[in-house]
Amino acid sequence: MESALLSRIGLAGLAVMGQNLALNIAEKGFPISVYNRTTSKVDETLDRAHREGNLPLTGHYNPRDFVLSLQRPRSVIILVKAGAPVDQTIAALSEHMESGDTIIDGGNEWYENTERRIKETADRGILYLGMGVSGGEDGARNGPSLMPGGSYQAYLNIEDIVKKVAAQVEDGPCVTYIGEGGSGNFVKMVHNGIEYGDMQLISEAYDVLKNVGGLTNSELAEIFDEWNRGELESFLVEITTDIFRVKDEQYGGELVDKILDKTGMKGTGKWTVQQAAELSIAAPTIAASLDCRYLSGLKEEREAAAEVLKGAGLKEYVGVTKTGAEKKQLIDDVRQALYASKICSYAQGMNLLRAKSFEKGWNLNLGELARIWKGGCIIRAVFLDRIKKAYQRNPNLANLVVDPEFAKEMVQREGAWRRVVKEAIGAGITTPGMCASLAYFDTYKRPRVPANLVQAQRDYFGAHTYERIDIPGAYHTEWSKLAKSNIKS
Ligand code: NBP
Repeated sequence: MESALLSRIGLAGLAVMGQNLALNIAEKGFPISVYNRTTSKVDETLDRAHREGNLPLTGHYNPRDFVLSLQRPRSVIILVKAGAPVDQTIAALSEHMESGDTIIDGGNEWYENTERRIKETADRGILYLGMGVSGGEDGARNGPSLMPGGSYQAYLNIEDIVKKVAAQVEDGPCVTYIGEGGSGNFVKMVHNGIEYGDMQLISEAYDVLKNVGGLTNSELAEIFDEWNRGELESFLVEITTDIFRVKDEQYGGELVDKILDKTGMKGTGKWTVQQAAELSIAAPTIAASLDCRYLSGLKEEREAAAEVLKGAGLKEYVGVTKTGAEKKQLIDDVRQALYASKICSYAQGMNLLRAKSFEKGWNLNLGELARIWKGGCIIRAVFLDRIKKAYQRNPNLANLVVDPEFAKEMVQREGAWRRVVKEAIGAGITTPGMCASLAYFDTYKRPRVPANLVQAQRDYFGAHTYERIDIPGAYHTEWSKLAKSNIKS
């Protein structure tokens, strides 16, 4: 094949993500070859490339033709289901690849799988990247946030492409070289954990406004629309506004009210919480959002429990629709509670990233990560710019809530935050994410917590010893003996 006819890059795996990312790459002027195990998807992609502007995209029906259609050193993006399909695809493609070529896995892969593959492919001189891709279908097509980690040389091989393909914000494209090993996948995993937290907190704001405040869906749409023009401006608030506006065309009423309250999930939130536990990082808001997904799955059990507890005399909360100044106050309080809760959730995610970075020597730049999440991805939000600036001011910032600017904002919102949580608890409406964030904040800000008593208990039953606040050293006390002698005396 003439080198002029060879493609600049290849993409294997043409489901939702692969197809859209391939079209995006072609649209940015990089000739691309595509391949998929089921060949009908190749035809589908060719058809779209034709319809969407005769984009420079060529289809291939077997791994060999696909690999040989690429300029050397070759770069191939894989976007198949994470796990074994990635290994199978690597095996099928790498057979035809050469030393110096690059494989980029764009899936939501467990970071240790990427680290294993980096070693396996390195044996044959093939460079490897694990690249988190966020933004769903629309992001892939029009500009995602990209988180490539692994071989730096591999990154350099595709830097010109990813910089054009990624979402563009005022301070650059939403892509940066993340670090070595599986860091790109790890960062994407934590991004998804933060996304779980954001979605949970937004759903709690909705729950309180609807079931405590008595707001209708059209009022909710108006409020979210207004919020999206202020400090909460973000993709998730924007799409939530739209969701409240959609009618059930077929059966009448509003569609959001007809959706079964059971949340699906694919595992990245669970991995985030597992990693937080492994690294002894408190991530209660993200953990609460995961727990809520688990509890949402118990639909039949929850319905049965409601009946049992009603039978046992539990009174159903009957909300009073708020009006006038009370209603206005609740809406404003919920906005502030949502913002403050979000900061705590991001603080947890960022601290998890920092802890992993220390453990693995990845040297992650937290400010830069906040920057590449400003566009393209699901958690994109105006306030990420403030997070970026907080880490630029102080790269060693212990926690976002003690950045001078965020500290001021937390204090300003504290009263509203407590009012919302109190009112929700009083009404039996669960706000586990907001409560977890508030408890995180309250614990973090207290110079003295009741851990002294826990230490005493540990020393009592397990002779684990304790430290004192006034004299250095490790101490053990015969608690039982002393307590008995004190009763006698
Ligand atoms: P899916 O995760 O649904 O995977 C479907 C693709 O995997 C198809 O191309 C399929 O080929 C291929 N595949 C499978 Br399944 N088993 C294979 C095997 N043994 N050998 C070769 N190919 C195989 O696709 P997706 O939703 O586009 O997601 C791709 C990746 O991107 C995943 O890791 C996902 O977690 C991640 N991601 C998805 C989103 C999203 O919004 N969907 C967002 C961000 C990241 P076939 O057509 O022959 O069955």
